[in-house]
Amino acid sequence: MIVEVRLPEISENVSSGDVTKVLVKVGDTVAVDQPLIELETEKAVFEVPSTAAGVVTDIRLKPGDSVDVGGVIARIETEAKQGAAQETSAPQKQAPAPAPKAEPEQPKQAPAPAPQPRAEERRPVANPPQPTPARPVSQDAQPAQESTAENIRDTVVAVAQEQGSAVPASPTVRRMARELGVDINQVRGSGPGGRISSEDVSAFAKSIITGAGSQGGPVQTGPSSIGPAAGARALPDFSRYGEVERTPMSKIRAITAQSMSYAWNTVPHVTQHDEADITALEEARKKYAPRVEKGGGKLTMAAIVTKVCASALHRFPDFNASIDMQHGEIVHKKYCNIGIAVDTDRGLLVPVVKGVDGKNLTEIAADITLLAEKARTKKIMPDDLEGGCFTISNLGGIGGVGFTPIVYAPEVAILGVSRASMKPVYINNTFEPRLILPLSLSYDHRLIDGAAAARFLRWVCEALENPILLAIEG
Ligand code: CAO
Repeated sequence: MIVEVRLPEISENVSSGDVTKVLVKVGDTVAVDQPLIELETEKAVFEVPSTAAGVVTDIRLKPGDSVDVGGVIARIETEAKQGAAQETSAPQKQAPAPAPKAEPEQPKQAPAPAPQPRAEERRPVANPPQPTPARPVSQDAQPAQESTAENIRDTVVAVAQEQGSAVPASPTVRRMARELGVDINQVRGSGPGGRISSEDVSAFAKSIITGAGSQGGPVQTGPSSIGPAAGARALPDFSRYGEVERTPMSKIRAITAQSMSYAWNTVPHVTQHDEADITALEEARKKYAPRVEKGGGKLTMAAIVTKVCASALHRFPDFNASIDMQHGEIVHKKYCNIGIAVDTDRGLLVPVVKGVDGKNLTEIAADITLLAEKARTKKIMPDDLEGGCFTISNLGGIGGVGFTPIVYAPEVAILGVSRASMKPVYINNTFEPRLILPLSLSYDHRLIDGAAAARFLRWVCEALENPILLAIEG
């Protein structure tokens, strides 16, 4: 029997992705959960596994193709009836795959469920995710069906509506236009039948920024006409000074750039610095590390600081909040999800440890180890990156004495952790060698006052020095 493997629902607000790699070919025998393609969305790059076992008879995608939720990734002749199929249609099985289609097919049946973490990786997520900071503009601009799609039916409706509208462009290109604040109806398509590509949208946006109007369309002006790229300036001609090479930004880099620009331009940042004496804590860390390792994690400073911050967020609720300037309200979150900045070879990713307040150190360490591994091996899913309340960025494994992290808006604070080092500290009329951990708390001064930030960070330092504080006040 031939089974169609389709792109499952990925996450809220994500209805398509671009294929970066095809990991199988026609004739390959694949198992359930074996990765078929590598897909890049606005939120992550990850592998899409097969939902069927058997022989790949058709794979229509190639790197660079866009595929929608519900679109066919591959056709697989399942093992159960493979013999029967060979008897009746062996030549057909050998036939070459049909040529790739410009548009992904509309689903004829309900698509497979989203790729799920293995049972032992699954964690209950008690609270709904908050919007991710990477898409502050697009979320406002998206059609209701797309932004609230909770099941595949809604997603398919959204995709169908987009594809049925007058302007020929894929959902990915439309989304890109929305994110750039470009009215897609004004973009002239260079493809067959006037089809609009992402390059057409980029060129149009560029023409708006430079005022060149290179596409001949009306030049939009004013702050609402263009989104995050509005501050972009035309670059000088570097080739006048020497050889240069231009490479397209990956989606992760583009989203990081947008997200950082948004936070930098929106949030009045202040960074508070402090130091914790972790001499005793380091001894305890080494002592208990083997015990934590049995739980699947590595007891490192990142895990310990995450546990302490969960208590600090409980004690200082303004740090577990967002500002809604549109409605003049402060949104206090009654849940505690902490993002951990992870350095990957594709750039910065911030997976989120969910429900930190309900987890012990062993569970938090296991979560961080797993999420960092998933981020670095392209297994991270968009849901893993959503719903953060506060972020921790630990550069201590690399080095440095301090830095000023950028708040991951709409969160209101981020804690930077630098490298712990031995320092002479004056105690009881003598200098003693102590292990000192530098901490830098950047915060949104619209909501957090300097004194509150100093108190928050002092409490974190004291809790690291005297962990009993977690039990007494956390
Ligand atoms: N001070 C001293 N040593 C530290 C330390 C600190 N603050 N943090 C970690 N270390 C040590 C660890 O103990 C470990 O030593 P051993 O190998 O001897 O046990 C080593 O450094 C490596 O630790 P790690 O970085 O693998 O583990 P972690 O849990 O502390 O951090 C993670 C995990 C994912 C936060 C980290 O790997 C990472 O990616 N950090 C980069 C974050 C980043 O890029 N931030 C910038 C964001 S803004 O651009």
